Amino acid sequence: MERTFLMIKPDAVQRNLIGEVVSRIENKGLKLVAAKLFQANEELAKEHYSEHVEKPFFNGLVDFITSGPVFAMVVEGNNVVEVTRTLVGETNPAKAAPGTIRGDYGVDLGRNIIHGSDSNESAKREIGLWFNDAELNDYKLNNEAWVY
Ligand code: 3AN
Repeated sequence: MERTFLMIKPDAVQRNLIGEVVSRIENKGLKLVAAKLFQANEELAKEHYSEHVEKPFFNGLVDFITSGPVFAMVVEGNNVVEVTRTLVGETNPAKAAPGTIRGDYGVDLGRNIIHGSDSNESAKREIGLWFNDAELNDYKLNNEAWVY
């Protein structure tokens, strides 16, 4: 089982979409290991998006992510990075397929509803940034044998 980091962004929190998005993750058969509504500071946002530091949209992205609380999650499942990237959809919501989270709820590239780690390596890094070990719940879901 792998783990990934997902973050419902401030736009989706303000639009009351937390429940809709979490439902899709649960309905898919994935397991929530950690979750919190959390106001990120500038330092954390910059560290999270450090790979984009040279990009023209970097400052706007940091401002946006720190503009209100996000709903941060750790999610577990087989091949979970690929599974959740498919659920999330393309970066630009205008191009994301209907049926994906971004395709169904977003319109604007800068307001794209949710972040999901793009590899196991970035998942590890991002989980470590946003959560401490005590916040990660090790437990069994009774329906797991019916998902895999
Ligand atoms: P993804 O989140 O799909 O992995 P990345 O890692 O390329 O996409 O971009 C990180 C975030 O930066 C995106 N989620 C999006 O909010 C923002 N972003 C990417 N490209 C642009 C852009 N051209 N203009 C504004 N924001 C952007």
